[in-house]
Amino acid sequence: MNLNLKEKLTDACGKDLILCTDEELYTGLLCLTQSMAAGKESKEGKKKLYYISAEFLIGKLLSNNLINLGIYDDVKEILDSCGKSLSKIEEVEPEPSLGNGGLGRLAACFLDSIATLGLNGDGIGLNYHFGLFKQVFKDNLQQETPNPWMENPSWLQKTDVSYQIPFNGFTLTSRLYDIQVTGYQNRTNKLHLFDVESIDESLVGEDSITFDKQDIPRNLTLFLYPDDSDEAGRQLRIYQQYFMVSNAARLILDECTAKGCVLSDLPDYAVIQINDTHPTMIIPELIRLLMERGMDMDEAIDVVSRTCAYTNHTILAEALEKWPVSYLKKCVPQLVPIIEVLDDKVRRRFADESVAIIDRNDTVHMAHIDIHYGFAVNGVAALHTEILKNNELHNFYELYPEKFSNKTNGITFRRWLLHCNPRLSQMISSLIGEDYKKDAACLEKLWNSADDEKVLDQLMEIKEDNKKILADYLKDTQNLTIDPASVFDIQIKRLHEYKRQQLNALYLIHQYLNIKKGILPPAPITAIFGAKAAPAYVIAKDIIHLILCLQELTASDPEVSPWLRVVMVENYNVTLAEKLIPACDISEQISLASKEASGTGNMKFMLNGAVTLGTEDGANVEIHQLVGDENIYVFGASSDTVISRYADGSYQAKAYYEADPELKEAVDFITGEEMMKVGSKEHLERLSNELLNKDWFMTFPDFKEYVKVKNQAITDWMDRKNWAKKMLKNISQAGFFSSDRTIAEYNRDIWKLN
Ligand code: 26V
Repeated sequence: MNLNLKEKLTDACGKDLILCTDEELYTGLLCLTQSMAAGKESKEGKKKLYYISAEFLIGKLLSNNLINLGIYDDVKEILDSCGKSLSKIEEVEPEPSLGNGGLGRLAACFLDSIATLGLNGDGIGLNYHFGLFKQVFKDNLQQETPNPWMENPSWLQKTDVSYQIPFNGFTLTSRLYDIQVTGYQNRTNKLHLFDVESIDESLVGEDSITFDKQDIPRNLTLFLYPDDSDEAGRQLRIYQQYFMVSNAARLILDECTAKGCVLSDLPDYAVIQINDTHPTMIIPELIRLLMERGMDMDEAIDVVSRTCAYTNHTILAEALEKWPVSYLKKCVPQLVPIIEVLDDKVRRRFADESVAIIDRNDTVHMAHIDIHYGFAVNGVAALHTEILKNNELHNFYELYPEKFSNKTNGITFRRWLLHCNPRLSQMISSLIGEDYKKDAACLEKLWNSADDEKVLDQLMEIKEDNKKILADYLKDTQNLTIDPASVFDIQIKRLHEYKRQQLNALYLIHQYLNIKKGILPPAPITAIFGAKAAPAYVIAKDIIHLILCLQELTASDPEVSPWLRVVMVENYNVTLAEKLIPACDISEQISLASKEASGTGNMKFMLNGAVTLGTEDGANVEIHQLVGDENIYVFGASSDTVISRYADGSYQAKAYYEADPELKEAVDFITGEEMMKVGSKEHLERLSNELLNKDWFMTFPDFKEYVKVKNQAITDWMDRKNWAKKMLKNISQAGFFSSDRTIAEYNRDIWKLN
């Protein structure tokens, strides 16, 4: 045992470990970790990356930090010897919910890889006191409550950095808090989270996420993306974004000048990665601050354009940010003349109206600012980047082909393998050694064991154990009953129509009806969902209602429940993902082709030995190429077909409904007698009408093939040895999706840090 470490931990806890509660041990470990991480802060190089993002979905930090500092096993042994359990101590830590989903989680994986690769780079964002809402289910409906996550002590460290941020008619004082980001066996970087000194948590009640949206000084950092269904909510988003980027710009200029940078040399000292358009206002704000410091405008524009790079994370029109000039004039008038000049310069160079910054309706297209006034634009998976170049951003690609590149997303293997699936990672280590933890491509060596029965057996055993652990956990924490002997089919991601949880639900209704007719599935099925819907997204909430009603129906029907269980976990978050993913057999990645920019859950599942059931969308395309036809289940219309269906407006949901009796039966069930017994007429009818009259994300055309391919996957799962081989193939090919690879590519092509 590491006695030195035990002594340090005892010191940090202030008493004998045996006498400590789990809360005291958590606090002691937090303090110990922080002091060890501080020792790894490296001297800064000349050029530094600033990764600016409105979201960093970091998840719990304790175990991850212990792993990255290389003391996880020692700490576990010390605690075991005192009769304490590290996993119980983990439960004490609250999970910060500083992100919506993929975009925020990607930012967190990137911070881990930046530190692990020893790169000089920090994250900058906002410190939302209540994060995203906490989801609770009542009467088969989602309700939203606040998620207070900041405690004392916490991972946040107060700094003495503070700025005066000007708005229209008032000024806010900011305060910077830092979270240390420890790389795996490497340096410590920082996540800088800005807060407003005048914040007032008492604006928020205990059970509701409503608050006074007008009171900016007291509300600015209460929530992540407050409801943008009304004008006040949308303007609060502008205040948040400006507050974030103005602080970021000041910090960057201060750090660079402290290193001796002359402002005209800024691009030699700083590179700013703009994570989607939420931080786009940093471009006009930096120009403004450089001018305040005496630079002329043309030079300021040139300097900023050589410093900023932009990542696009979606092609969904409704998600591409556009702000009315009138809102900007009201909230941040100082930026308006600068944005007007930026627009004017574009208009002088290009006649094409579609690339203008301010359109004819006086609306500012944020992505257009990034593309004209940044030096790099990237998509997040091969297919996504091609769609950007050929369709969504085609006119920009014609102007600046050299700016565009692809950077396929990745995930950190430290959290998504070593931490969440310790038995699998031990098995891998025993087969191929430890190198894969830092050099993920090594995983390919696993395939040498493809015909080793013992290895395949062990792989299946680990999966079975993980399924049992999940079943126990869901029973204890959410009172959900699932059978570990059934096939676990999992769809966990934000609730959005384009991700098509409703298609999965239609399949489950079809299965339910078959079981009632005596036609049984190839194996008992447990369908697991996890998803939050945006509070104002009506149809998404109706889909959650549908799934929760199916949960009630399948659980309460003794004819059905031995064969089919539908469950939706409450308050899906990073912590739950870490438990669900290692237990998954079939990974549902069924977005409408062309709509999911990349997906990163798909990569996490693959790495943990689940087999993908998916459309040719986002990074699924690359997964398919890597594992081959035998080791993935692909279905559905291609992105080309989808894009042309949208272009010619030819899609008619009703025609598919009339032509396919099985589909018709499943859709009719939504508003049928059984559902009305457990659900609400209003929600179910609205959803059914939406599908029949619109089905904007084209679930009906893909239904038949989805049913067929999914049944095939479940049948194949019964053939255990063959399935284990598919699992092994997936794991052995997952190395490409390490975020270490992604970050190395960003650095090679965009950041060029020394
Ligand atoms: C935002 C919004 C906001 C308004 C309502 C509809 C809507 C729909 C989608 C979005 C997504 C915003 C950007 C985003 O989160 N993109 C995700 O980024 C991940 C990391 O690159 C990627 O894996 C996901 O495919 C992509 O959806």
